Amino acid sequence: MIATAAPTTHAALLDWVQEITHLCQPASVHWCDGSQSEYDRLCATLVEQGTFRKLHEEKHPGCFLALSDPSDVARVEERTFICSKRRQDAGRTNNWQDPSQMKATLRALFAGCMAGRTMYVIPFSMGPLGSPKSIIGVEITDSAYVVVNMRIMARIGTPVLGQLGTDGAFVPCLHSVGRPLAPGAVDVSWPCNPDKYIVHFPEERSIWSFGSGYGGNALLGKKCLALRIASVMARDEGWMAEHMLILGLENPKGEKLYLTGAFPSSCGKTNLSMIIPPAGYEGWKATVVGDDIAWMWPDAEGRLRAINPESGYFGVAPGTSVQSNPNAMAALSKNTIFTNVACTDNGCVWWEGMTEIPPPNLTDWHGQPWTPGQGTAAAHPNSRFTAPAHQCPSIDPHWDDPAGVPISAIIFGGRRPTTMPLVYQAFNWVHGVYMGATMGSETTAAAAGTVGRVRRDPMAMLPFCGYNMGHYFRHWIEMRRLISHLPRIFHVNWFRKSPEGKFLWPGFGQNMRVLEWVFKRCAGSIAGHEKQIGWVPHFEEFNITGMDTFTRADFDAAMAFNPDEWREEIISQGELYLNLYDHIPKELIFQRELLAGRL
Ligand code: O2Y
Ligand code: MN
Repeated sequence: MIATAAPTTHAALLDWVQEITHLCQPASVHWCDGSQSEYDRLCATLVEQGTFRKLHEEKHPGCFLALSDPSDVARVEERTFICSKRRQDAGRTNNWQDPSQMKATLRALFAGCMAGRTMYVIPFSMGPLGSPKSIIGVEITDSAYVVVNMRIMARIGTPVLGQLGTDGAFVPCLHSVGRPLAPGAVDVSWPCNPDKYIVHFPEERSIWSFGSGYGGNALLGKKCLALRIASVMARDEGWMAEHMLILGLENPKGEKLYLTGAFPSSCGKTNLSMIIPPAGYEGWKATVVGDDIAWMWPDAEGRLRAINPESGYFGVAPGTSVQSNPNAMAALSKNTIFTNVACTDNGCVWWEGMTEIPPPNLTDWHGQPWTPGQGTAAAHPNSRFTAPAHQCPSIDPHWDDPAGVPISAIIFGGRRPTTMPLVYQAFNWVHGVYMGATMGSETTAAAAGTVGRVRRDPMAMLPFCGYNMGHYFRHWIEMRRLISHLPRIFHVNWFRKSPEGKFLWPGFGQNMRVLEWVFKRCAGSIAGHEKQIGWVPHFEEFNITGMDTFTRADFDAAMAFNPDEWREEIISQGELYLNLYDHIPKELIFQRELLAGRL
């Protein structure tokens, strides 16, 4: 076995690396220093092995394309486990197995699983290096693809080991694609295993992931550490690990505030985090701190502060275009890794929604020739770009600040064709927690016969909360005791439709108008209007200047309060309450009754 000298004297880390080397039996061990030259060498190796294709150097400088195995294209929620000692600590919304049984299963799977491969040791920091709020992890993986993606998504390598010192705490994250190479065997371009396990041990604060090389299953700093494990740490330590974007807003007077936002998937979260103020908003600035995850804690003045623990975007490609998100297009214009998008002969990427008319001939995400109109998608619907955060033109000057940014507002949202108005504000913190706990999107899967049902996704954390969802609500409620300047809480809905099925709100850049109202409510410069469901804007205080075809009647339709729909809403929330019945905080039961009373 070949091993580079360990660049640390951290005894616990050295012991763990030795134990895993013994278990997984790799051909060699490489400690990642995180340098550009190491990244370049690994990318060149990935090209040689057929995992990467180098893209057009002028059109996509420093960019590569990987096509995954067709069976390994997304997070695998049904194979994701929270192995707390007690089943009820994981709760009904998580898969659970007894930790010692799961460890036995995993040890058998990991035994010899890295044969013939290099085992990479990646020290990484979630959060700016040196921030008291950052958490250090060490990922051991047999995938060079994971190393190069981790270098974009997190701070990795020698500086992290410096931060860790000789006895600092770290979260051990073990990953294998689960495909040992016999001597002389030829590797495939995307090794993986049909048997997948994404396992979290919350008490031990460790992660074991087997069988997948894709995204959230394999880049263990992201969903596994920064949400599932961090949510448990946050509960125990009095802070919050949330599935939220972080956005800065500055008005023409130079007054600035920051907000966070939680949205279920397919609600345009990345687009909102990179919003560009539309015509009429000259002098306003919108800046992105983060597009996916926020860690928030009360500072010494009792204000909630937030950092983005990541340093890159792992964004969905389809639907991203210069029209929908010019900032994302600029961010991914260089030094980006694309996974499962389509490609032209000369090495230019394409995906559905990038341009109205597709190029005439493409290679699709299966690596097969593709022509427009053949009836299949050229790019996989979950195809991704991994792009450095600092390449986004609207990156906030404080995005990397170890002290984080102060949060004035929290926005929840969902895809709701009916019921939910364009925007409303909670009466108070507990009412806001209730809004977040009951948020969700209406299902669109006609085949499953579920159209029109709301799939509840509390705080967009359903797949990411590392403990019992009822206890998570309790933690949200308790946080109010630790924060003296509580952020205002809002709910938005960009997706309300008319009875004829037309969207009532144009969305995209026009969402800035809603953000302006949120801004003014936080600044206390606008009165609002108290309704049964919360505070809503008066037409007069909502800025529609420059929206040529949007009238007062359109505003009224987008904001309409329909008592019958709300009655349905309260009844359908009962399903969530029943599911969590034994752990739901009484304050939330009370909120539902209060709402029923107000209706
Ligand atoms: O399918 C995956 O592995 C990625 S899922 C993802 C990626 C970036 C940001 N958010 C998500 C998500 O599922 O919320
Ligand atoms: Mn996400």
